[in-house]
Amino acid sequence: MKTALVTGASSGIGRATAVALAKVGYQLVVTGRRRERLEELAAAVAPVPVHILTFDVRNRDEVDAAVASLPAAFRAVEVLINNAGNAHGLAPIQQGDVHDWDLMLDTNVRGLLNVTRAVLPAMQERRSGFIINIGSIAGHEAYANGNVYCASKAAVASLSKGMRIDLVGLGIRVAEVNPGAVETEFSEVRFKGDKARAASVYQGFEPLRADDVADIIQFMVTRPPHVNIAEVLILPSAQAAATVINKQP
Ligand code: NDP
Ligand code: 8X3
Repeated sequence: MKTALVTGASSGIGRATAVALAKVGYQLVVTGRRRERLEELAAAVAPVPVHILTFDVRNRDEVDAAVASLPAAFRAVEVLINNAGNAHGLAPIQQGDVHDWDLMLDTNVRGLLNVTRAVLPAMQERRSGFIINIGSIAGHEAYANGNVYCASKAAVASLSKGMRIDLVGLGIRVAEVNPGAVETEFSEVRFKGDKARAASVYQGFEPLRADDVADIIQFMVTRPPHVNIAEVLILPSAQAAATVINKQP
């Protein structure tokens, strides 16, 4: 059975992707900081084998120790979904909170690098693997007050291209999936638990669901080995650009 490792599988796009990959025959390594969520996910996909790793992607030592602790049956990670990430705050650059900036850059950029670096040796050894980075429409166009989040996702876009170049000779595919507005816990985290403000982001139109993004990832992963859908932009039909959304009153 092939193994897929999904970061940020305790919520939203990561959870939906883990379920979608379990449905097409992958056993799972699921990661996040909230163990009980991951346990609930493991129960939901039973009897598919699941190994849970809890770590903070920002902490390189924790990441390395967790990946090194994988039992032999889960060590040959074939698919890596670099999904863990979030926005923190939405403010003009002159009012930005430096703690928020650190959180976003450390999670969305350094975290992705930490996990990739820990998982790559097993792929390199087998000269096979598929890495899918979850970027964002925000990585391809900046929007007002999005500054550092947009920059962190622009870094993911650049890294995805660079990784694809560096790893092509090793038989490792690299792709990037860039969603628009998906209703998950994303806005609750961005607005620091303000549920009403988070809900207002998705009012007046039908946003994507995490399952919609997971469907695309499932499709990408089930293509034959000579096919790499290298970049995908997936938007709700009501969205035309990062901040152009056809909202009905
Ligand atoms: P959620 O907030 O629902 O999920 C985020 C996931 O990331 C959680 O499972 C969380 O797990 C994990 N995570 C966050 N920080 C850390 C950390 N420091 N260490 C380990 N895990 C962490 O949001 P989404 O599902 O929407 O977000 C998933 C990805 O999709 C992110 O990269 C986001 O930027 C991207 N994205 C989201 C869009 C949207 O509109 N929702 C649009 C475009 C891209 P835990 O808290 O348990 O650690
Ligand atoms: C999340 C989508 O447009 O809120 O990456 O930045 S957006």
